[in-house]
Amino acid sequence: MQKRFLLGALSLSAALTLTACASNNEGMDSNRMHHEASMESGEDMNQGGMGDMMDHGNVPSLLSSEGTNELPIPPLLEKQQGQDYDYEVIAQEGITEFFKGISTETYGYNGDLLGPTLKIEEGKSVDVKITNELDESTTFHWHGLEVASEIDGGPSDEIQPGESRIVTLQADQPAATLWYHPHVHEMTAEQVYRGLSGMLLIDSSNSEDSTIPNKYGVNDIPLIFQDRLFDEDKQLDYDNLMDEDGTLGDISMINGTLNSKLTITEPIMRFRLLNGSNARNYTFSLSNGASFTQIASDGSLLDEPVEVEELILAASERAEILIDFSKLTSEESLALVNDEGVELLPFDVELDASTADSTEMWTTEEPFLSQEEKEMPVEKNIELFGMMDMVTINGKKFDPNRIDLRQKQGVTEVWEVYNKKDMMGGMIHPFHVHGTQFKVISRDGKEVTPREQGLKDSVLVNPGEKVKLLVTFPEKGVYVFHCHILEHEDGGMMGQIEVY
Ligand SMILES: [Cu+2]
Repeated sequence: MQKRFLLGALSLSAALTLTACASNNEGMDSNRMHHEASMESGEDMNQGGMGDMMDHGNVPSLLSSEGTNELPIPPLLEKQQGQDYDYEVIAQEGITEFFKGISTETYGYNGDLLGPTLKIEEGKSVDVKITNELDESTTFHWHGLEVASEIDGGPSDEIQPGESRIVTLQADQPAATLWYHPHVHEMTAEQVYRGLSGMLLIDSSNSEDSTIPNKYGVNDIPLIFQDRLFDEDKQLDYDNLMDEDGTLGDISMINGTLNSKLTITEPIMRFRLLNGSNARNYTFSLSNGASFTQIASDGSLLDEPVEVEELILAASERAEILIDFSKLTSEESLALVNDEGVELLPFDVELDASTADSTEMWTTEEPFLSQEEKEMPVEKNIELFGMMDMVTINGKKFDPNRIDLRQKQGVTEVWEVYNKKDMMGGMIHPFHVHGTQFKVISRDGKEVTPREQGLKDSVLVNPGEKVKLLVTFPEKGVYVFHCHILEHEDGGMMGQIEVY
């Protein structure tokens, strides 16, 4: 792990400029516009625009939040007393009232929809009893956690209805925002769509992580973004609603709730954003065009906090950000919006006039990548290709009896992931590898910007783009790698690597 240095207690308000940014404020009402806006800044080009995605069918616009429901915070999973395990997670059926007076059948962990947040202290291990109370088999995948393949919860790890297991989750990796969800072969998309997802946080009391806001649910807020399409009866009837290229809906759901708003009572807020959608890409910004601070990627804090005006997350990616609310005037409204200006999460700012706060900023001594790492030759080529049910990796569909790649435990290799365009132009594929947190070296030969200089387990790959990754597996075993558009994953856009 790289050494980090605290820069001292910088007031965030000094680091943030809450001035409106013209290019971000208006005219961002289409993906095409977004693409052009991105071209103006070199930094954004590395993250790519989403214009190309439009070539593959229409992406329905999300509806703005009406702000009628206070955002619920998933409860922290409570430790078991007097048991031979620490925590219990049960996959079960439930009923959720998304629409007044209407019962929608859903799935959840320990409840009707989504799951509680599981927090593990960095360096510690916990025993978790996992139980399947559904009528179909499922798996419990700990997305981003570098665990042994036997407990990774991949497609070969099914728990049958009525069965339980105890797994030991060891958190030998930096503080991060991870998540858990099912990964059962050809059923992942449906089970996630119906509601199976939860946050998994690695917490640290002895790093910079402890100096930034960390009061869970108070100034440290998990945000699980998902889009949904309901049928006429307001049910999540996946068989009828599904789209092989990724099921998209016009309803924005955050932490399982429609039309949410969040009341802000602390000046500096930390948000942990998870794109838990089956397929939708999100571009987040603030409605007044102000910048905010990205502090973490999927699997660690960034080498240094970086000020951004927008943030793109493909399905399964996470980021942590800080927003300073202290400079807002009481009349000014603020919301988290997407690139179409749709209000995803309006904020109701109720700050005490006397409240002031600051947070520690840090920088890292060593560069994100050493010269040696930058010059390492490519060892593995991964080609993502196709759409609908014709998706492949290196020309093949998933076969649980085939090993596609091999890599030695603890040895670092460079993977080059190429998103080959098709006749329609291609689409974004988010590429995810189990059992590892990797570094992104470059995009089309250009070194990544500071906002990607943190550990990752999922990476957005634009059509035609080649992304180089630095990959090390700490454990032996067989792991899957795949596109995280869940319908592509179920459609066979997945391979297996044996770590020996
Ligand atoms: Cu894909």
